[in-house]
Amino acid sequence: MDIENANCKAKLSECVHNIQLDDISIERPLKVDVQITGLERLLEELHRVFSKNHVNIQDVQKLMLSYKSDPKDWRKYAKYDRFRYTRNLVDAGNGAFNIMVLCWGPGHASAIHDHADSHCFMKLLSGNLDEVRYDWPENVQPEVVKKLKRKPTRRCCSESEDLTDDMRRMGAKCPNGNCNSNVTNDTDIRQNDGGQFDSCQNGNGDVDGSQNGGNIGKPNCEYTDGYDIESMKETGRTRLEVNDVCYINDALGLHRMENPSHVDGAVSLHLYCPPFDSCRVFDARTGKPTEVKVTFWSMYGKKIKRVMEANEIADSQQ
Ligand code: CSS
Ligand code: FE2
Repeated sequence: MDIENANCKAKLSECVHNIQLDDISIERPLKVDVQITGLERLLEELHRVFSKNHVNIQDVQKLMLSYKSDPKDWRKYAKYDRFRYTRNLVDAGNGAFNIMVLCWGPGHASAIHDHADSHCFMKLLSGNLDEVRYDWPENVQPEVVKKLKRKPTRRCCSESEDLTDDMRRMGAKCPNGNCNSNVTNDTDIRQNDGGQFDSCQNGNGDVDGSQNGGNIGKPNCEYTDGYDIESMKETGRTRLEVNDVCYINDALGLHRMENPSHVDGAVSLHLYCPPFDSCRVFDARTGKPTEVKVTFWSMYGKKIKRVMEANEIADSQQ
């Protein structure tokens, strides 16, 4: 496992020329020897790390582990909605990444979703959350897999680190001379690229901040073309405790988050790199994907004014 070379500064599919699909995962237990006092300090450290060209996934995880959750640090961002989980922007990270606090009321859950070719780091600040992982449906592929199928990977360079990306761009050759050997393991890659799912533009104005907590809940943008019905395969389930940190990207699969408590809320801190404003959610029964917008319930501690849609006004007047 060679996670050290995975650069989480870029979109996942843009960094895979350095690594193989199997490398984009975190399995080792992480040791943390420093403590970061306060969320402000953690944000400063994250800015420092993301100001570099190459961002190591484990370093980000370690930083997030080094901070011990203290409600007084994040209370001002923790704004709940009665019906759905909310997304509350904490830091826009100079555009390279963003950080938000998500608030999950009792029983609240996300839909099964991807991460729009970004890296997703998540730390639990309060309560519990269950992370349920799924395989991608047979006929939908993430960008990173499409890219790996298109282009030979250059394993030798990732291992030696003799060449930087800039040097490669300038035409430098791998000293091992076998940069173009295709080491992509096709057995790990799903074959049929449906390719038909990127076009739903969510014209119904549905799953965005105007009608919910800005979260990724139930889609309502229907595809009219035929779809092979096959249920989503659950591949794992993890209960997150306060201060746990987890990481996911599209190469690792899909997931949904759920607050298992019917009494207590849960609060989580998320870092996305690069930031994204839409992603795909998947119908748990059929695997059918839908592109949805994701927006914020509050920004920098201030609730966002939302414009009521005509149907909401009608509902409120009944
Ligand atoms: N990706 C979800 C939360 S679970 S990681 C979101 O940003 O709404
Ligand atoms: Fe997620």
